[in-house]
Amino acid sequence: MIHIHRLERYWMIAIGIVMGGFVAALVASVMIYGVRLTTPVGRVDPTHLENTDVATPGLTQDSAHAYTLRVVAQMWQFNFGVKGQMPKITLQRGSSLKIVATSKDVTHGFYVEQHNVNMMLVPGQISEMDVVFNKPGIYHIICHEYCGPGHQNMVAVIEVL
Ligand SMILES: [Cu+2]
Repeated sequence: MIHIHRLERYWMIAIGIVMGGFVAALVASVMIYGVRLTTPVGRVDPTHLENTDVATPGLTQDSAHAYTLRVVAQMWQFNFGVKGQMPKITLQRGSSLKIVATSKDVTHGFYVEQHNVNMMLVPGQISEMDVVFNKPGIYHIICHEYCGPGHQNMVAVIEVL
């Protein structure tokens, strides 16, 4: 029988509790809060986006309350297929939105405030994520991967009525 000092035993128990807490938090985030990693759903040649599905960014309506938003991120804007300094789309409350996005040049980020959308937009990779907007409000989208001197200009808005 190995002798374990009393204090060492306490530390082992404490570490076990902390590790158990981490595992419980991980399981809860997946099972209860629905946290998912973004999965790349396809690959494209970022220098020839014109030949692909993401070539025409914009919002399309798939059914009564379901939309798809195709986004091309580039230095230093999100292209939603709408003109203007700050791209904006408007949805009705309860709408579900499938976001299909890629980058044309460098790695960008795509973060929707107050929602579980946090994607990295890597050139050559198509990222996809579904989100439901249940609360009316103005939700900003920001690039959260530093992408160059105009990085802070990469903002867009989703308005939920
Ligand atoms: Cu950026």
